[in-house]
Amino acid sequence: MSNGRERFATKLGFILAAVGSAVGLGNVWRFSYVAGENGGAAFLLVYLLCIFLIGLPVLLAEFSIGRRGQQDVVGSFNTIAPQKPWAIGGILGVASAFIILSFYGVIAGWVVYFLYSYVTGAAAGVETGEYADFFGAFIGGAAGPVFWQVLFMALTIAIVFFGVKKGIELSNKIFMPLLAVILLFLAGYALTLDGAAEGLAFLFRPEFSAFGNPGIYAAAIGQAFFTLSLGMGAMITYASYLPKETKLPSAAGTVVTLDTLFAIVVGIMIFPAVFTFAQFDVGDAGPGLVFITLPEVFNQMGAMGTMFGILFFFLVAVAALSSAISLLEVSVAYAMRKFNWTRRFAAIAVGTVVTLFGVPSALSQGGPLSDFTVAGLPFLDLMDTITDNYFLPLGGFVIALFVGWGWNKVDALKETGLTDTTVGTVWIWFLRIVAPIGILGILLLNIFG
Ligand code: ILE
Repeated sequence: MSNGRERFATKLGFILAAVGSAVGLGNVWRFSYVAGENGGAAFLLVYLLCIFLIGLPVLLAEFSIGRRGQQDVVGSFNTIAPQKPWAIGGILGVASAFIILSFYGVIAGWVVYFLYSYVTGAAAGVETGEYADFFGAFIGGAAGPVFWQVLFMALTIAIVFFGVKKGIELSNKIFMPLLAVILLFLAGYALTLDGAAEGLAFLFRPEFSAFGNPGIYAAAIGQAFFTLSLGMGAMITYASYLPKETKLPSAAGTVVTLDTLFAIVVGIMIFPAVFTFAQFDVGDAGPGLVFITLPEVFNQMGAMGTMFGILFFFLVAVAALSSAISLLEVSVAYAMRKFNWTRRFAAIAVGTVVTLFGVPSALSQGGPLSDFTVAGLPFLDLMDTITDNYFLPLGGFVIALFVGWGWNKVDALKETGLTDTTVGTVWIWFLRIVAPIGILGILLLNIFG
């Protein structure tokens, strides 16, 4: 079936692109500090439950909606269920992708700046114990953070500009294997460090008292949505470039497995290193874990540290880029249909607007806009909280209910090739009951907790 819509050339190309979307800052920067703050192993366990009980069914639901709808995220809902309020799920998706990309580009810009600083030797020249100042001075500036954000966004726009096959698919085919190789190398090295046993125990041996803290459940589900790119329209949009033959359940399983493995291997790399070299408690590191604690670790490694710094930040930059393109594609696909724009014009126009909207975030972390806060949150944190705590779970909630109850069950199962199978029945009931109740609980916790 060809309706003139762009297509991925191969199933592998689609899977790599979806993995590219999933694997990003969420798996490295966010996963490591959120796991660190929430007790390590206890968090990991709850997170894995959220991934498989809620994330996987919702991901498969997103794939089905996109492939059936054959349109951007709003259009896909409208095609399957015309004149129904379900399209709100699509609107939430476009809004989330747009807002997240605005600050995602800022943090990715920090990563590219660190990569640059390791390449030039500037980062290696920082004295022990001074990386907090080094990082603080950079993000507290004005021109610096904006410059690196704009540079990163320009790369993102360039890839989306070239379209599904020549931009998104091709870049991910190069990026994903590269990521795997670098990550395995870094993790292998981390396992040889003195603190390896302690680091692994932190990641894999839960302290049971940690389960009593309600915060870890909200953190785990927020992380599950973020890391699988759920509720932000990205997976729906990518699946809309698939032909009818592609088997969706195996694709969803592969994406979830690879994304989860990636996060765990990142943990295997980071925690041994942190327990070997860092002089402070990993639970207190917060979002600075990757930008302050790890550079301190590289610093202790002497000459090898520079090489690790370069490899590590290159890895994170590439992972961030393959995610950012999926976020931009959501709004670009929407604008192309809605305003009848060409891809090239939409990529540049939408990309520019997202970048401009990200500037206040870039200036909010100690820079000129840090005093401008809403509910005590600087602009970047505000955007992050609105999307993570409310928009993503809400979007996931609508998607689960739509495929579980709104969309005709026979059609939904047919779309996934799961008609008359146990897996299909289990999937539908997870979408009907388990996912909505889980998500609702967390939403209420976020609102009233
Ligand atoms: N899933 C990716 C990540 O984990 C992005 C999230 C797309 C916004 O970083």
